[in-house]
Amino acid sequence: MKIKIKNLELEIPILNASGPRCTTEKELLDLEDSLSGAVVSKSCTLEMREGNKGKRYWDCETLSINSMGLPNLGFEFYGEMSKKVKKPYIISVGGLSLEDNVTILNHFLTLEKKVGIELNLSCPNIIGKGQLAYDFDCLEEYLTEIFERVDISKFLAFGIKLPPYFELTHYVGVYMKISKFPIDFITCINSVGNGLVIDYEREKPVIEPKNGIGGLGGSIIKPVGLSNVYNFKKLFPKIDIIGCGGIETGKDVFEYFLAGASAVQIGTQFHKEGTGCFKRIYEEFLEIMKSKNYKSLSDIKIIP
Ligand code: RRO
Repeated sequence: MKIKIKNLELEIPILNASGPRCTTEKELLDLEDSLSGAVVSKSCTLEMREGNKGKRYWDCETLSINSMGLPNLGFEFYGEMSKKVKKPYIISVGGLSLEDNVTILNHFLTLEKKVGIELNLSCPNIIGKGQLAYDFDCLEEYLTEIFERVDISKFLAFGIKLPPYFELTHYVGVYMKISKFPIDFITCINSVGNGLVIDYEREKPVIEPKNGIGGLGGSIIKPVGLSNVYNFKKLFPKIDIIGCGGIETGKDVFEYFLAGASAVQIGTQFHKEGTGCFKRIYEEFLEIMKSKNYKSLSDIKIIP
């Protein structure tokens, strides 16, 4: 079940989401050895970061909440890993400023192995910073500078990771600001930002940073992810959409394809289950394809 996103050739359209289990060398090499279609790194910054302090991840059957605060080993490490990753490698870039992102992206252009880039415009958990992709004017200015100062066309593929939108006019707002840029893919959605989960017995939030406020994932966010994929695909029929949010089974993957995704990413379920989730979910997906007598991804027709 191959898919090509610009020059990114994925043998399997199921990838890890940037975030869980993709920060260290061991984690990235475990992904390399798994049945995921690519290795996607944790979002990286100019300097390495410890991230937010205290308990910063919690999950239950249907829901996760995190306030990791962008812990990562610094962009140079993720560039070096391109020597060891043989699969398609997508580096998530989450620099804390425009200047940082320009430096990081230009560095990744010098790597011997070509990489894909997913520019994270939607981290909800940086203390003192809002999510860039919710500020439409800023978003346009930001991308203008990036496209002027980095030769984006030289990456295997260049995509942006967006937060969820909840208002139909917001999809159009984003469209007006980003449609002029030659973006190859949009990954949606990042976690549903600024949720709060409280443990009534302990009378405390389940995570500690930011008074317990964090990004939500897990199966409860799947309808939001599906809607974002569907609405962006309608507006951007030529751009590949990578769907993310609440995928646990092959059935969920199939639903994301029906909504318009070209590939999908797994976050919370990967955190819970480890790399085995890719094989299991892919096999479940193949079973569904077989039961419907579909031979390739192009047999799946997007819902009207
Ligand atoms: O590290 C995080 O706190 C984090 C990031 Br960068 C992100 O993009 N999404 C998220 O839920 N957590």
